[in-house]
Amino acid sequence: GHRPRVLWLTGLSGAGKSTIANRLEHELFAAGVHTCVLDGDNVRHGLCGDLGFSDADRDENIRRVAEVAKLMVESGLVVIVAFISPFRAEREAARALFEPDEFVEVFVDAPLDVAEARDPKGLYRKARAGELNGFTGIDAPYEPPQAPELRVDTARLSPEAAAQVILDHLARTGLY
Ligand code: GGZ
Repeated sequence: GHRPRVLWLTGLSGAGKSTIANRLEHELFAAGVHTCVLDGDNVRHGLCGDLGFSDADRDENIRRVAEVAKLMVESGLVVIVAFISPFRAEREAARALFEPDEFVEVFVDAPLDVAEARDPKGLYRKARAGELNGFTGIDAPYEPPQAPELRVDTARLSPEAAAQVILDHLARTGLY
C-alpha cells in the first residue's frame, strides 16, 4: 500500500507544473500507486467553470480544488494538484485541511524570463501587448513559497528530472 497525500505544485504559467504532474502520474501508475491530477484543464471547464482570474476568483478556485483534494486523499489517492495558486494565504489554507505529512508543497520554479520565453499558448505575448489583463507575473502577483517541502528549478532540470526529485522525496518520506 501507499500513503495518500496531496502534491501541491505551485508556480508561474509556463513553469512546467502540468508537464511534471503528468509525468508523476505516469510514473506513479507504473509503481501501482493510484493518483489523480487536478489542473486547469480538468477543473476550470467544469467544477470552476464559473470562475475567472480576478484575485477573488483565483482564491475560490484554489479553495474548491483544496476541498476536492481533501476528499480524494480521504478516499486513498495520491492527488497531484497543478495550479498557479499565486497567493500564499490560499496555499496555507489548503495546507491546513491536511495532516502535516499529507501535504507536500512543491515550488515549480522558473524565472519569469524563462517561463515567458516558453510561452506555449502565447499568453505572455498577449499580456505584454495589453490584450490580456491581470496575467500572473506580468500585471498580477505571484507570491513564491517561503518554506515549500520541495523546490524544483525547471530552468535547469528537465520535466523528467524534476518529477524524479519529487518521487525521490516521496520514497524517502515513506510513500512506498
Ligand atoms: C494567469 C491565466 C490567465 C491569467 C488564463 N493569469 O499556461 P496555462 O494558461 O495553461 O496556465 C495558466 C492557467 C492558470 O490557471 P490556474 O487555475 O492555475 O490559475 S490560479 O491558480 O491563479 O487560479 C494560463 C491560463 O490559465 N490563464 N488567464 N490572467 N494564467
